Amino acid sequence: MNRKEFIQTSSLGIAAFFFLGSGNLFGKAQNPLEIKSNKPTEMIDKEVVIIGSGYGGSVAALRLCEKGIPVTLLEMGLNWEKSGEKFSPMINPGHSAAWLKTKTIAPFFNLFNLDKFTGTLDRLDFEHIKVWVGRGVGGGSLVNGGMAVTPKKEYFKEIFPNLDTEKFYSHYFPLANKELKTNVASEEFLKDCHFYKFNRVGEEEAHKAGFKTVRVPNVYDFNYMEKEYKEEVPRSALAGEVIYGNNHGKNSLDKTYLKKATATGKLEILDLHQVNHISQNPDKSYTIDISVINTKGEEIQHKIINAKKLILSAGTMGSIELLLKSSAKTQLPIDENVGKEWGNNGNFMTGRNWVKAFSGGTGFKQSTIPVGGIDHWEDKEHPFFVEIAPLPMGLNVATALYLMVNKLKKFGEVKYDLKAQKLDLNWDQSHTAHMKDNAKHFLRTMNNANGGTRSHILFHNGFGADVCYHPLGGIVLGKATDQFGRLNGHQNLYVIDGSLIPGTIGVNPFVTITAIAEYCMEEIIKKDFV
Ligand code: FAE
Repeated sequence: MNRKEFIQTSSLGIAAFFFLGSGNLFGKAQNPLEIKSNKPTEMIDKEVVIIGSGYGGSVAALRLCEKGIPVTLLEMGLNWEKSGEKFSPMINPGHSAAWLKTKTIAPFFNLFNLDKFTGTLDRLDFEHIKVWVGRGVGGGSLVNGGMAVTPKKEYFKEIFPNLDTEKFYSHYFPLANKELKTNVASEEFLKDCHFYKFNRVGEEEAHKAGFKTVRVPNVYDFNYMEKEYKEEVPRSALAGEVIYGNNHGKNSLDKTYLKKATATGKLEILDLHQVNHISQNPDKSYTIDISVINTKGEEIQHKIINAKKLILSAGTMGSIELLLKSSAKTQLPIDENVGKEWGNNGNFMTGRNWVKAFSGGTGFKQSTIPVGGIDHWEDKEHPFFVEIAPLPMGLNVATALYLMVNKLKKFGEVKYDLKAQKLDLNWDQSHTAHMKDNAKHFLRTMNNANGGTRSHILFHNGFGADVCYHPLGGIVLGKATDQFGRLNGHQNLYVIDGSLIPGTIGVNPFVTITAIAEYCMEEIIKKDFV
């Protein structure tokens, strides 16, 4: 049972301590007087704490819990299922549409005002790039398009030369896909369903332009979608729901890994728990400083949790920030490689106008779930992978939308600006110039073969170099950590999320993040939890 100890701070910020119960926690925290919050503080001891409930955190939670190890999972976002709140569609944004913003933050058409609420989509704005992330129990799985792509074997080998590629393709990738409930739409359904006209047009035009297309698996349940189509069940993907969350159909992590972990009875999920920083104690345990917030984002309680083992799964941006900020604020020792080898996974958004302009364009009603890709990865001059993306805004302006994934030519670097109290990202046009060349080549080839123009109405005259859905790297496996995610120089601190992948993986990344998390946790549990 947890011992609870309370500290109350006066309005002058001078700490007065009231201990309920006995314990050694006070002795462990490096400098309790640093606590700045003017809210009552609760202090708790825990064995294992995970910060963040995305792919890395969910895998870690399940694998520990099924071994009988009690886990506390801290998530700054809302537990949507428990809250009773509903997700909102793109054309009618509500509470779920943005993390504490008063206007929508989609990549385009942000015409909607919002109430400030702990919504599920967040955007981090840097000078030359905007990074979108998911918030809530389930992390990015709540807002993403569900594209479940296993990377090309050769590229995986190139990015991770020290990993056992054969074992990944025979074991960890199949395991990840099974647990994530990856499935593929039936060709018959895609041929007939008018919500997939955008994909049929995209594939036909790509073939005419000489490109190769591939069918892309997804975690959205296509059996459910077929029932949606026949109006036998409530619509979600066919009702414009995706980046602000899906009320039905999508096997997000709360329906897969986290559901299984919860069923063990060993998982405690604490939502609306925002970790401010961490510090290391002399006995090699960690003290976690937390603001418990309400749905307006206001701190309602201050908590200090002391954990024997700590797993950082706050996503690429979240985990980098926690390490760099904690290093600056509490002198947490961190490896010199933290913040290095950051990348946008080659993300580059682009689009075309006047696509089949006189024969119904790409379709008024579009499913939100992508199913097609253009595979041009092997090309020597212009290698890229393209997601044929839906534009489910209920407006047919004969527009086609594409999310390109390119190779990286150079990495970015993340630092922490202590004065401004925010991350600083070294990333500019020099990192994305070759991606723009690839986009120009792609659009020119498509338009020459099919008609159409570059989409001047989307992004910056058709080129979205600043749109990043796939931030990766910064705490790279085998560089800032050992080969299994143990942070260098620490015994009880692990990093398990997208930050382990050095900036690029060549396709949409969550299957790879899941597989790497499975691989790391297998070893960590075997060696460190005996
Ligand atoms: P992530 O899922 O981001 O989870 C991190 C969690 O930590 C979040 O729930 C945070 O709220 C939480 N957190 C962060 N900081 C703190 C803190 N200080 N205290 C407490 N909690 C914290 O991490 N990928 C694909 O493979 N296919 C797709 O179709 C796809 N579409 C996407 C569409 C959109 C709009 C977006 C934004 C992303 C998309 N992605 C897609 C990317 C994918 O969702 C992302 O790579 C993974 O979610 C990253 O997984 P992590 O475990 O690294």
